Amino acid sequence: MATDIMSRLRRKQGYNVLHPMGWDAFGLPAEQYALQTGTHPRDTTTQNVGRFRSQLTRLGFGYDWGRELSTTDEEYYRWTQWIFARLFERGLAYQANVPVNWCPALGTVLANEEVVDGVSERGGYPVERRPMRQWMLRITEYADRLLEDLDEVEWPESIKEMQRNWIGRSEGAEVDFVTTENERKITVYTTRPETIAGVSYLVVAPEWDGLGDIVSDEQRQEVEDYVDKAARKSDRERTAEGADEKTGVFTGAMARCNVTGRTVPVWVADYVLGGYGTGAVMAVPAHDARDFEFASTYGLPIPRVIEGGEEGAAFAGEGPVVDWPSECGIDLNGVTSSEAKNRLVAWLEETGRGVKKVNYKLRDWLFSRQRYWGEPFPIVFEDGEPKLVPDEELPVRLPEVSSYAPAGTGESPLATVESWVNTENGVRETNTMPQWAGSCWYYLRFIDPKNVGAPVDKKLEEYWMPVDLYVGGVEHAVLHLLYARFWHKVLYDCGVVSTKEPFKRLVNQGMILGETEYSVVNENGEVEKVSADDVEKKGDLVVLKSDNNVKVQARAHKMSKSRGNVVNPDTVIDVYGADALRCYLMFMGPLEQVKPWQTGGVAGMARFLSRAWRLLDGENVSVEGDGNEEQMRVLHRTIRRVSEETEALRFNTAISALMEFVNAATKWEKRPRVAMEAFVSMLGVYAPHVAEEMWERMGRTEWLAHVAWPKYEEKWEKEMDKTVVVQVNGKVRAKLTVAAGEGEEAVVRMAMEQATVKKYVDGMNIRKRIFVQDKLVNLVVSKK
Ligand code: ANZ
Repeated sequence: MATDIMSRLRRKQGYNVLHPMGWDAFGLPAEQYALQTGTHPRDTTTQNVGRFRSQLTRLGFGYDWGRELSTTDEEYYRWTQWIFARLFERGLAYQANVPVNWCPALGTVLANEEVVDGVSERGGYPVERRPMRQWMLRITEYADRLLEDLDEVEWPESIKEMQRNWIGRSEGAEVDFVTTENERKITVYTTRPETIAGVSYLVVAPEWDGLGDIVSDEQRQEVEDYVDKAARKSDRERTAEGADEKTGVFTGAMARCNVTGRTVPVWVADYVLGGYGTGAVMAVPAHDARDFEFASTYGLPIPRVIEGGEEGAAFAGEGPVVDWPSECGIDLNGVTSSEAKNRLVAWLEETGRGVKKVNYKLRDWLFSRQRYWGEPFPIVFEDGEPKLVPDEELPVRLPEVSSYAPAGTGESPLATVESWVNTENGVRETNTMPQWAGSCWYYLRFIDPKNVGAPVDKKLEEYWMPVDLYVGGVEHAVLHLLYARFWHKVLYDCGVVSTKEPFKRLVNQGMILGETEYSVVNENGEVEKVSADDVEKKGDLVVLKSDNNVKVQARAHKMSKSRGNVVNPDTVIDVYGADALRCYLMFMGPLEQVKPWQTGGVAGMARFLSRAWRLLDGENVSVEGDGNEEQMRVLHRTIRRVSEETEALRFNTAISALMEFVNAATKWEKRPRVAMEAFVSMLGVYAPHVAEEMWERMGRTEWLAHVAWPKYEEKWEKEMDKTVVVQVNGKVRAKLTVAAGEGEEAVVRMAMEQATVKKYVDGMNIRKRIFVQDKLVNLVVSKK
């Protein structure tokens, strides 16, 4: 909806607009649905696409259907495979045996994001870790560029921050410790090397490679039991600060620090993760919250080495280094921590006692799935070596299969289609790409959807890219956007695209929730539903109309079939019309906000549109000639506000301005053509069906959608606006710009809304007011 309004506005402003629609239809949901209903995913996908398309058409969305595409079209995924081939050639796609989230019930590997608290996001089935051969994409190679180029885009700061956190770049050092018993090296990664004098123990992750070598005989059994238990926890459970108590076991080993020369015990604990840094940590309980918790639990020493903070808690802030060991070859006493870190890291490098190190939270992208309904890889194994299928032979088509259920062995159902698997040159890769693949580049294909020689023509790409406005849900804040940015940068390096970033401006649309549900707790302590008609708002509270003392719980939920609160647009359109629905959705509140649906609101919007329609009724609608000054002032104020608000995507306030125009124009005796045409033209981006009809009623024959956006003339507002001085007890507190001839009541009301005026009149008695039209208001107040 937002993009429809914007593209209608831009076209009327003379821009060449590309407003496409397509379907991202590979993936687990489509396949699961097909499995449940026993139909081929291609058939159910086609059916669903048909329904969506007809709904969108009924809503009057001005899409260029000539560019429609589906990521499941062979001619589309041919180029998805082509892009994979470029990734492969550049060494950005590789195979690895990695522990993956294996879901036995779904018979597939899931991405970390598809696993929530140890079960699959879809279906809620248990998920376990298991090593398997997988395709990986080296997104980590692009980590720095993915970070830096965020500065180039106009995105909400919150989304940029989520991407930064996901990439999770940190700067620190690796330092070695050596066990005293058998001289095994334990390398730790630390972002706070300057706290090294405060190390009271080391911790290695349960998965840490050398654990078996350092553990003492007495501690072996206890350590093994602990490692077994840890394997059953998710990373999130393990690292949450303060969640469960930190647990761990002493390994029996002691290790010496090669910077301070001091010896500390080595523990194994699952708050340290095997897959991050070196999997081993130097614990500084005085300056790290998790170490503090752990040391407190196990009675380990907590020496402070940075000054600041309070006793009884870890101090993670900046401060001067204290108690730096004098025997060390560098003296950092009194140096501020950040400066101490720089000097120490330089010294570590110089003396070979440690190395500077940058780490990322970002991991390479697990890029294969053991599913049927996805893009096949353009890969054939010749003697076990993966070889690209030549570009001219693409696409590698998905074969027709009798069963598209997972093979259950961990292999994709494609593995059972022997005639497809075996080729002259070798055997095909039977994994398929994950559902994110197709959506990584569709914005490019929309530019040139029929091109048979390239994913997109260079000239066209240069003309259209980057995408000026991308409106999407906040659920895509990290993954989809990160993956698409990654592919885009690879294509940039291949010379396929000319911009570093794909999406210049990004806006997150808030979800529409189901209608608010009301409930009360009855005498028996049971929750009872009540109807919206029986409740009213009292200040911040919702109460029963029949008894204002009874508090009502008001809650809106996500729309879902199981709750039965799904609103079907078709039904709403049948009753109120598409324009009422469009305007209502845009009028509900700011675009980014999550809002509950209210059928009553659509009815209100239908009434507004009827009032607009009636502006053309009756004989006083000569709809000819110019307006008088007052009418021109109202018109141009409306043009200014609707233009500004629409461009800023504040559609709700733009619609308010249109409503105010209708209120004013309803009172006019004659409705001048200039004003009515301009109004209808603006209404057209929000309510295109009604507006096109009104346009025709005014005798115009061309499409309103193609008529230029009305021009704002400042002079009408300028000449007519007056500056009114607001005084409280004779002192100037504010200045207001008001329409010439504005009445006393309206001006006083506006004056009282000014914060600088409010301050002096709130809680006071207004004893007198002096009003000079177009010039002055003076409020005389005294204490109550
Ligand atoms: C000593 C220290 C002292 C640390 C201090 C912090 C504060 P980033 O990269 O910002 O997330 N760490 C290192 N590897 C880890 C692992 N595999 N699992 C859990 N924690 C790990 O944070 C890096 C810091 O997290 C490192 O710096 C290390 O603790 C810990 F006052 O070393 B620090």
